[in-house]
Amino acid sequence: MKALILSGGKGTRLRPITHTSAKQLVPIANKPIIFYGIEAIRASGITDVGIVVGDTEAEIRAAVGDGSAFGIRVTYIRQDAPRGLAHAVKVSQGFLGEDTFVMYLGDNLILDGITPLVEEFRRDRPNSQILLARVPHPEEFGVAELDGDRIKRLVEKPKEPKSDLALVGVYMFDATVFQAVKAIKPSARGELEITDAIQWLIDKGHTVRPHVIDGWWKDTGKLEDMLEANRIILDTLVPRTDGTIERSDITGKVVIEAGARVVASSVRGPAIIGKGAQIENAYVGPFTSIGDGVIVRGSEVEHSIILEGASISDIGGRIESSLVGRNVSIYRSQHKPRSFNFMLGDRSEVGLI
Ligand code: TTP
Repeated sequence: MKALILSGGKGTRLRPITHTSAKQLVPIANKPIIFYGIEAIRASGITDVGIVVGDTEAEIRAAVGDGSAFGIRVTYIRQDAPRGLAHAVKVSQGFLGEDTFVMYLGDNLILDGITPLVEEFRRDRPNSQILLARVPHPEEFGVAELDGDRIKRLVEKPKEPKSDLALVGVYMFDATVFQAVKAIKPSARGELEITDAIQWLIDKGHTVRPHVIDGWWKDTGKLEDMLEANRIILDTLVPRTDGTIERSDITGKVVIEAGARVVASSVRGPAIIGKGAQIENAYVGPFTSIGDGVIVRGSEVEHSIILEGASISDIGGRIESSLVGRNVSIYRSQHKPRSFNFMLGDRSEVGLI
């Protein structure tokens, strides 16, 4: 059995972060999201992994390499444009051949992993197995209508959902899916939809088995979902201090990586302070990931993800529920007249008090 990780896409909901980098590489608890997927795949015993890439190919390659660091072998598959999840399957036929495979969306996180689900699929050999989870806003997802344990219908982002069962970003298929992805036509939004391909399998009488999962799962396409994922994953960390702490209070689950310095500060976990980060006269509150080399000085940060190399100095307020990009600098300006000075990328968002 092989695996296919989808790591192309447009990432419009995460701009401006995705203007300059791949959303699958945004770190959750200081680890790129896609690494969690790779680890879940490896844990299920699969080592032959295709990664579908688009414009951010170079960056994904630099992060994942040939896969040997994870104990897998990676083949990169270029998708010329984000033409839909079913299109990603179509362009991967050469790599997948006649094998069964698990398709994993590179921005999804499943806390309990996929091992029992892959084992079930291997044992029972349906043509496809899809995972479903109950969600509060099904209109944002592909939604399944069930009739007992049979799928009646799948609809992509329905205006009036007939159930609260959303399609989780992990699917299993055998080679029959290639007939489906070739038969379907692009949807109204111009994409080859995986929901249409699965519906085709159902309509043609192939076996598509639904599996409702009850563990925690997240599609991290939006900021609030990233922050939630960060919250959940930070809570699973085992506290550890490899850096130095001077005149500071550290409470709760906190990881302080090598080379990091926490001076005259208060850190309340769950939180992670990345390698070489400097926290001085600062407060780092619960559910915060501070990236490598970040500086937080004379400032307060809580429930946020701060990417590597960013610096936050003397801002005199608390940053909350925020995602701050790589090498961003936020500081109190000494210039007169007193004014806000910005240099913000397209589609940046700033909330002032
Ligand atoms: P989505 O989050 O559905 O799409 P997107 O990445 O284009 O984001 P947005 O809706 O905010 O514009 O994609 C799910 C995953 O699949 C994600 O990791 C990107 C990947 N993907 C591809 O690899 N190829 C594609 O053609 C599409 C649509 C997505």
